[in-house]
Amino acid sequence: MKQPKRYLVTSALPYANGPVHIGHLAGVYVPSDIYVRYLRGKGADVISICGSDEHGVPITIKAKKEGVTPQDVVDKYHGIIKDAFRRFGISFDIYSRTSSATHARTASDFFRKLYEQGEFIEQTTEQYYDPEAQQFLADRYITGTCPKCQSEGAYGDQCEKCGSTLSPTELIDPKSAITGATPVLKKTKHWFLPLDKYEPMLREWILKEHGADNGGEHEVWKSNVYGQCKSWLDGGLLPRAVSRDLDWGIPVPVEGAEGKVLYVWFDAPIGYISATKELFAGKGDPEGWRPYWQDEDTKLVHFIGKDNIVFHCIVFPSMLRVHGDFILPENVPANEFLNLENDKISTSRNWAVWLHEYLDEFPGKEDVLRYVLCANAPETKDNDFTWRDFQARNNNELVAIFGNFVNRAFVLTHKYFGGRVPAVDPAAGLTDYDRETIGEIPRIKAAIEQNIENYRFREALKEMMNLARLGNKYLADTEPWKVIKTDETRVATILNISLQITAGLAIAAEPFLPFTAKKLAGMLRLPSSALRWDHIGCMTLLEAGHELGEAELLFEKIEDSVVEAQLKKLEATKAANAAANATVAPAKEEMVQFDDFAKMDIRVSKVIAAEPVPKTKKLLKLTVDTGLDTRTIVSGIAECFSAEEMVGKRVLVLVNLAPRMLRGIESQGMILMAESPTGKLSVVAPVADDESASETAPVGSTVG
Ligand code: B3M
Ligand code: ZN
Repeated sequence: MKQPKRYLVTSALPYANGPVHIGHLAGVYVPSDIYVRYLRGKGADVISICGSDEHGVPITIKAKKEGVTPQDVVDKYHGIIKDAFRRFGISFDIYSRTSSATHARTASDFFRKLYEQGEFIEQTTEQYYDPEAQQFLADRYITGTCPKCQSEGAYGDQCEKCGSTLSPTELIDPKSAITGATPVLKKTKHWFLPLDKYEPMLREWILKEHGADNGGEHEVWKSNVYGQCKSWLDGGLLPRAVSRDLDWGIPVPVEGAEGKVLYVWFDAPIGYISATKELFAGKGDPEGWRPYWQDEDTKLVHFIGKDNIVFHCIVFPSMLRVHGDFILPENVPANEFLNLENDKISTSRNWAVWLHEYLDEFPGKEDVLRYVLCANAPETKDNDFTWRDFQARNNNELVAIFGNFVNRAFVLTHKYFGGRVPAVDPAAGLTDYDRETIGEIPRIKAAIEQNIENYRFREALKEMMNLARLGNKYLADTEPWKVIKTDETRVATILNISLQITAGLAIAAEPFLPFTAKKLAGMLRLPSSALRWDHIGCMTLLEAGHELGEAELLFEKIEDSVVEAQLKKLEATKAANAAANATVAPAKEEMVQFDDFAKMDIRVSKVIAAEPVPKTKKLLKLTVDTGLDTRTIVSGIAECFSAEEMVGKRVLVLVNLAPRMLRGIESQGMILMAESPTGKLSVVAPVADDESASETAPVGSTVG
């Protein structure tokens, strides 16, 4: 697009069901913060929008697990996340939340407008329902095997392994995430957004306008983003339900929708709009949000992780377009995933570096993490964070290059010139080498700009470090500590140039290392009016005679013991996970000692009565004679056996299994069944059911 008048930058709204970790930071928040800080430095009109995503199933699941209300969950994590972002220097103009009143109104109005336009398809369909929990199973309430990549544990709305968006009925072998029960289908009415109808528009907008041969009018999207969009479009889009049967969320604002709420992915992106409204309302300019969302000369950029691509490139743009009052994003620079020590980051396995913990454990080292996460950002492929790399990048790059250069320039100026910026000697002028060095600065500046504007933040960071490298090399080559013995005026020139570079560095580093940049600007006593991006390379940023502050340490070495402590912490997590897994599901091949087996009392028994358990598909209530007593057993065999055919059968029963309540009936034992790979059950009977047969073991015989 042409030179935009203003920028609207959004960062994915984190779910308020857990704290933020380094994966979120590297994928979304560090890049978006670099982008907006850079634009502010350029003097651009830019706002940065974020907030907590407080609806959706992940939150209600967390609440259930912790035995608290969903509101308790979001209040807690919204506070933790917001505070951690602030401490980490993520400079949102607003960090709002989707439970706000403004948001409820904005999202309801949005839905109603589309509803009144007749945009939705209203359809009664069969949805999975958990008969035990007596509720519909939306999205993450249901898990199963992914039909696309066959991996287990895919959710009803998405497979995290392959990134496919799914609908619950596509899952193979679905299970309720609440009770583990196999769900049943039940009718319910919902509103669908006819994505198929928008396919031509999306093809034109994404594939033509943002594809590689778009003629330069618009930004070309990253290949990972473009590729995902293309494969969805080529696969054909289907209408998507935008309502859910849940009791947590924004009520569907039309008649006949009791007990239904907006799908979280319908309301959450509208949260960007609501938060922008709140930002301007807070400034006493309630209409001020409009140009950002409605004027074609605004550049809207969504920073997200790769699992959010479909919602930001297909669903939300469709919503915006059919609503009609809004612009579409110019770019959606989604990142891939960051791993931790060669293993997928996982909240449930606690395999993560949590931001709030890092900030507590590494006070004053915000920029080190920002640096490492940017240097390793998963921009084009998944990447790995390791503590050894964290240490190496700190010690070999931040300390040895950036810190060392700044420190030498300061210390030498204090030593030789009483802390005042020495003047370039007008008589001697500049050497060729001086000129060459100075000439490098605009090249580096342009390279940083080019890279940031094309969302290549790793490269941009490297170029910023090249400015520090340039200064470091200049000092090493000109050796002022030697020259001082013979030629003080030459040293004045060398240090003047070096100090102008440190001043440029204070500006160039700001988007990446804001704490360090601020400290450096303070040390240089640069007024904030000087800190403008276009001053990088200006060789009079510091006037001769200007008094510098004291040199402070910008970075310090990270010792092995610090890294080892972090690795130990991860080891402990691994051990805890292994222990937890062992108690939940012992490996099938695990050996059982004879004593363990001998504890089991298995007896030949006879079924004397059987009936189905009402409102279930699988359960039969059996009355069995074990030879010891007559007892009740509830057995999940109804899909393979009718009640009638069970009566009279001889079966093996584990009689000393601890009793268990199933559907309000106490089950006192377990019938042993053989299960084929396809799930077909057969009775494991000692022999024929015919009591007169000679080989029949009488009821009550023990097995072992
Ligand atoms: N809450 C983030 C996630 O998938 C999701 C983003 C919403 S952005 C509108 O973790
Ligand atoms: Zn999959």
